[in-house]
Amino acid sequence: MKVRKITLREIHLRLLSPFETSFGKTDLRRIVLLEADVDGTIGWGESTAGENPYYCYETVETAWHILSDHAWRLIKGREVAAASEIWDLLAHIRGHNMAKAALETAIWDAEAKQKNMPLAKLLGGTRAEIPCGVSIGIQPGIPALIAKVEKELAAGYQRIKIKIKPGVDMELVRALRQRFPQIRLMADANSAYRLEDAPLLKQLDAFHLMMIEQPLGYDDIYSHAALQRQLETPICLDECIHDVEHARAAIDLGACKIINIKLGRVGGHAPARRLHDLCQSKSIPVWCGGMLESGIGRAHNVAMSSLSNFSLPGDVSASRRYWDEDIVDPEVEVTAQGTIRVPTAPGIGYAPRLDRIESLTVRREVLQ
Ligand code: OSB
Ligand code: MG
Repeated sequence: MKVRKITLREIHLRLLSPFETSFGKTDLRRIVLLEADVDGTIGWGESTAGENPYYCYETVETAWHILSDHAWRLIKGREVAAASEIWDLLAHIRGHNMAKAALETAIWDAEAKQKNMPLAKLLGGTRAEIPCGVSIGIQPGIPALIAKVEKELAAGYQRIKIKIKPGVDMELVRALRQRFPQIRLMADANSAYRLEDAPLLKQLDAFHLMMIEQPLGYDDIYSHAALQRQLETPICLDECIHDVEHARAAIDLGACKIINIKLGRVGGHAPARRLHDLCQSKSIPVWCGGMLESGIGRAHNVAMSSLSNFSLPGDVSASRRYWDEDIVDPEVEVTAQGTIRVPTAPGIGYAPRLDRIESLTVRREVLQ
């Protein structure tokens, strides 16, 4: 197969409510979508690069630049046997995994459509339904947080993740545990603490969290190992893990007991699957993280989550939690049991709504 043409689009989508983490607040998402024409079959991908370089160094602008000025010429005119070969063609570009993932995942969608099979099946997924959790941003106060949690539990979600940061941490966890003694609860710090905060983080052990996600530096695996030795609560790494080698180092050092996999952070389906397989071989469970994706990125997350070692509920939840109207048909929906049924239609299994995408587009570039 050969990629004949790609179309980049930037769309603007307003979140139903602002999402706040320890690194900032988002209300308008700027999303780069990528449409790949593979021998006449169209596949879709999404870059999860953010508006600002706060979660990682990539942004909407760097993703556009890398795709337009560098990635396309590595793919253009190249004959490949399968989408699984794309990652290696892009290896010459260091980093910029969110840009690479937009392109790589679009080609996987196209290959699955060419083969008339669901992407989940092409990836080797075995789950018919995936377990779902929610990630709740920092709220104006504890009553507002409790109300949000009640609403998500009533919708069926299987685990609750809250965002914490220094000064807005223990009292949230304590209040939620008091109100909901039994739920599966976790906290994500997005790198807001230092190793010197270990005594404070140690207090979390009393609340039996499923895990604490990325408490320390975004590139500091070593300090997480020192922290994990002091905590009962399992550490889950997000920001630190960009490839199999990082995961191997983190696991062998004892820096984490769980890993969150994000397609954008690791560069697409092929590298995500390798990371998944490594974790499985070392008995480290994984779950699928979220980056406030539109329906296209969300659909890719659903397909990836069908792999067998995605055994913990992820941050993949219903479209209606984010958007007034999503850009795919049907929208991503969650069952009353807090699961998403993996689609059985070819490719990502959710159809991009071209008219809506067109009306949301603020820039476009065709490369061929
Ligand atoms: O750390 O998991 C994170 C959103 C943006 C950047 C980083 C993270 C998040 C989330 C939101 O937690 C997950 C989602 O609902 O998409
Ligand atoms: Mg995280």
